[in-house]
Amino acid sequence: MDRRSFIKKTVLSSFTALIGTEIIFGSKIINGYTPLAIQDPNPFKMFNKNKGMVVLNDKPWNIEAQAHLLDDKITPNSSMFIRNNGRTPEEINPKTWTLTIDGESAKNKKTYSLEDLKSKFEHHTYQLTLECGGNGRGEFDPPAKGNQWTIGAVHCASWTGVRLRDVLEDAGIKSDAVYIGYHAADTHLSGDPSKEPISRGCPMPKAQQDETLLAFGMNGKDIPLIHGYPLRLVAGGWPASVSGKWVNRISIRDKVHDGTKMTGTAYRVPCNPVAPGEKIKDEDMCIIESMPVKSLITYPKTGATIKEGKTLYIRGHAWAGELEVSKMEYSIDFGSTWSNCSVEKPSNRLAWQHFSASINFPKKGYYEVWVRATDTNSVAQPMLLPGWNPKGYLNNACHRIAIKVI
Ligand SMILES: Nc1nc2c(c(=O)[nH]1)N[C@H]1C(S)=C(S)[C@@H](COP(=O)(O)O)O[C@H]1N2
Ligand SMILES: [Mo]
Repeated sequence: MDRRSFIKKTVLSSFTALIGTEIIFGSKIINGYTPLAIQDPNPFKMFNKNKGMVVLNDKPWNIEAQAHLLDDKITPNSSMFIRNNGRTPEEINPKTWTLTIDGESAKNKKTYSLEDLKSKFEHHTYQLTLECGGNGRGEFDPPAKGNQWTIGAVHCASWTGVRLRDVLEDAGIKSDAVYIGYHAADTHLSGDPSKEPISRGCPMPKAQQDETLLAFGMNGKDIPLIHGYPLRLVAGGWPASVSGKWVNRISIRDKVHDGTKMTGTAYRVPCNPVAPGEKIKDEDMCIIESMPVKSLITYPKTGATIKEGKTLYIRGHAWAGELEVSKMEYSIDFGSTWSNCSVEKPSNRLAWQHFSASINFPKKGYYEVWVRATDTNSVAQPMLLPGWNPKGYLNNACHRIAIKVI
């Protein structure tokens, strides 16, 4: 052997995951060398994203979609927003990856390999809507700090995995269990290994729902690295921060999980409405659970033109956290009057629903098409902003597009 040391297997396998195909002669790569394909700082290439996506931050990566990019019924990777709180883990080896179930309320501490999870438990596939709690933050006034998401921090992909419930039950759940908390392999931006970028969770009833998965597949393939490869918790209908990427440990807790971004004001809103800008005590902030009713026009793109006398066909998706969307309406007169859209049933619970409508305009000129979803509790989206909150969460205002009739 000469002085050169060759690349570690774990590094090579993470390169392979990033590039998305086998690196022939990969074993010849010298330690410390980064293949050109991933030296490219172009995030669209690096993550296989549509060039129309918008980068809000690169340290950590936060990239959002645009409404028209979310037109597919099942969101492809190319249009899925990215929300990282820390650094993507670099050395992932699916062969040695493990998931540990522990915590005060676990009967046994148990560790599973990916192969154990895949072979011991039944597989399930669900389309699940994941929306960042901060989606729409950019519109709040006074403004809230954080990524200024517009409308693009939502996706509904098809996830395949095992039920979290089945795995928790296999380890044994004590009767005093109230919450689960996840731990993951991403690292803190400071580089401090004792700090976790994020470690959130949910109450036991949500953890034990049929649709709450420990997923290893997305849209029929391995999960892309940036979205949580090789194992991700997916809890549809709740703030997407509950859906831990790169999970390697889940703790069954006898109290509300107190990991990073569970406490203080993170992912919490005032328990009771407050005036914009008002100061709120930590104890008056409540953890966000089910996301509110919301919808998005994904076709046509805002700014479209149509010839006078022609009918405009619109379509999009609507979702309502744990609930279903029961009514979908549109308005072309700034919310004065509303007409019904047709809306499909979800393909499974917690999947977004598809709506469409055919619209006629009275004469030439500028219009806006607004859409409004109503959930099964008869709660509708607010036309403009919902209640202000200090961190800018839960903006479910009606989506609107501009249309010119020419
Ligand atoms: N381990 C880990 N899981 C995580 C995050 C993270 O930074 N690290 N971000 C959370 C947040 S805030 C959101 S909105 C979603 C984003 O999922 P996506 O990047 O796959 O769209 O992942 C959640 N899970
Ligand atoms: Mo988020």
